[in-house]
Amino acid sequence: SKTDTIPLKYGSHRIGNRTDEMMERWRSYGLGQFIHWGVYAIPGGHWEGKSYNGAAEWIRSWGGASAPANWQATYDNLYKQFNPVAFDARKWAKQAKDMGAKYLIFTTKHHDGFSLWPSKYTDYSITNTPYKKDIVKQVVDAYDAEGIDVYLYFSIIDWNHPGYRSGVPKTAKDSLAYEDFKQFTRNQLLELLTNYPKTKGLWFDGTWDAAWVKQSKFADDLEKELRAFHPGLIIGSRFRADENGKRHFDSNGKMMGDYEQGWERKLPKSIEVLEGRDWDCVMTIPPNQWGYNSDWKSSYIKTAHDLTDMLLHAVSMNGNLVVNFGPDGKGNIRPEESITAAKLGEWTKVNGAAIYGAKYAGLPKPDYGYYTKKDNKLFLTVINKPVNGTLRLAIPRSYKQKPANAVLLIGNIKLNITTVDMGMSGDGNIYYDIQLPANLNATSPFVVSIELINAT
Ligand code: FHN
Repeated sequence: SKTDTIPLKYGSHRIGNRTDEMMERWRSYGLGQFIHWGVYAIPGGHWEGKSYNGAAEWIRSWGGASAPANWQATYDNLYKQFNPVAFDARKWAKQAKDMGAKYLIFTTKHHDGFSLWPSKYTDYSITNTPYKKDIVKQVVDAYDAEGIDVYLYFSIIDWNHPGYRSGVPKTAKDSLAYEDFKQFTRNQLLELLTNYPKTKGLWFDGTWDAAWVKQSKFADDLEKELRAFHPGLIIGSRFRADENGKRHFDSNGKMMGDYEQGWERKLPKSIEVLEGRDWDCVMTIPPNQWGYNSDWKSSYIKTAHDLTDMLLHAVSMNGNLVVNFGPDGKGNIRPEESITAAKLGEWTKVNGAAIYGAKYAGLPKPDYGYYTKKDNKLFLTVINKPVNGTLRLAIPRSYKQKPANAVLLIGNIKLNITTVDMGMSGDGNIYYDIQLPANLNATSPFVVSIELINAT
């Protein structure tokens, strides 16, 4: 149990999860989409026949012998070519809707500092590209029109701003420059919330620099200001550090922010590690590429099946899964991602009940899949179909609920349930067998919806 043994001014300001309607909505999303888009989509991980050996959105930091000559100057001028003629926010939003995404996290500005909206506070923005039009506005409006909630990704790291420092400023000149950068950051954030009032939350990134970690008071004040300015705003645990430099969790172990934002490309092994906190997981389709990389051939690409498994893993532990997309420099979603989106959409259309508003079921995980639960419905998502065609459920007696009927969501087929007589086994469980149709030829995970009634 956590007690406030260390007095803190800039630690967590709340005990437990938020209980308001907006956060309840966040909890019910199940599936989200992340989009990383910026000028890094032009090189797509490659330049002059050379490949950058890292995440494509980091390509500006390419150095050493393998980097093209004058690389950073080249990169910093790429915006003059940014003209995504194929960009159609409504097309993206429609695809996300068909996929079954309930929220979007969109990169308004990544570490390179390029702002995809016409920011008054920098020249390094969409305004000065051949494209000119406000991309953030188009995205917010299009997704909102599809009923998808929009969260704005914002990187504190800004390689373009002259006042940005990664290390703690040591000289008076550096300190002044950094103060200027802090005001710039505040201005841009207020500008985003002013311009795009439909925003549901801010998704902060690039907050690990020593210089930023020292800004506990500034960041805490700013977070309060942003929340007051935009009531209901959702901000994760990645924004600020406390006065001892502790990030995500303050010096007393309490989470700072509305949900745990540390689950990046990984999922918790058990629900216990989460200690009841809200959380989501952001996941790349390749191992670690967020922005567009034109070469996906040299790494493992997660299948829709892999992602469905992860989605159920997340929801069965009260989390959301956010799948990342990296459109190309013209504004096209790559074909591989479109295929994956379509496959996920086919799945969510039939089986969405198992993920939207569904939560941890309070039961041990079956080896062949995941349980989720909503009201009196228990959903059993089968990832690995048992070869005998029988799903055995082990329900602890203490659960006080038992299955009354079962329906296979594909085709709405009623399934037979029998109670298994275990004789004197007495291990505390009651066992039930659900018989799958003999002709079930499932090539993707399938869901059995089980109505629960009180067990006396
Ligand atoms: O450095 C970034 C990375 O490029 C990407 O944006 C991810 C998304 O969560 N965040 C940072 C790494 O944690």
